[in-house]
Amino acid sequence: MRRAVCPGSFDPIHNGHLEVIARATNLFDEVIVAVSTNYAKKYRFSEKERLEIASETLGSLAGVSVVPMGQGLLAEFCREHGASAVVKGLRSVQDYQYELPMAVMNRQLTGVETVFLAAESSYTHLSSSLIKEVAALGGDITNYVPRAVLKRLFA
Ligand code: COD
Repeated sequence: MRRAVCPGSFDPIHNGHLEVIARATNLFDEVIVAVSTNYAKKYRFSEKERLEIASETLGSLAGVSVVPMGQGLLAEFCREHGASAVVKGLRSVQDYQYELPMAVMNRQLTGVETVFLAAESSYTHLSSSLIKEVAALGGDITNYVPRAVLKRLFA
């Protein structure tokens, strides 16, 4: 059984995340979407909402589960959940520079490997913070986020 973790704050989850998660299911038997929360940080969506949005959106995808990760170590979370890999999307060389030390550290901590998937070209500009800014200023974000996000942003 090959099991991987796709971690993130997902504040909110967007189509770039979803595309990477869907592709991870082609590589692994089980994919755990781990919703991370740093309790010192302010989020637009609460942990409960981020978990609900991810579950509503990914609920029908075979082999995918959505789990809270709290603010513990990702490497420990993977070990506790029997996952041999972390899957992350890479949008740019800046993402790579940011991610590489964490990938090495995570492997040294518990042996968990990190698999990087090249982000889909139509989503390389997407980030949760850009989406929140555009939405707050009245821009149209319907092409970038699932319905579960739109429902909560514009309820
Ligand atoms: N296309 C494809 N992939 C994307 C896109 C996009 N447009 N945008 C983001 N992604 C991917 C990236 O791989 C990113 O890592 C992931 O989606 C999640 O994105 P965010 O923005 O929701 O997540 P972050 O950056 O806030 O979350 C970071 C983690 C929670 C993964 C990280 O902080 C972490 O590992 N925390 C645990 C604490 C820990 O173990 N620290 C020590 C690390 S060595």
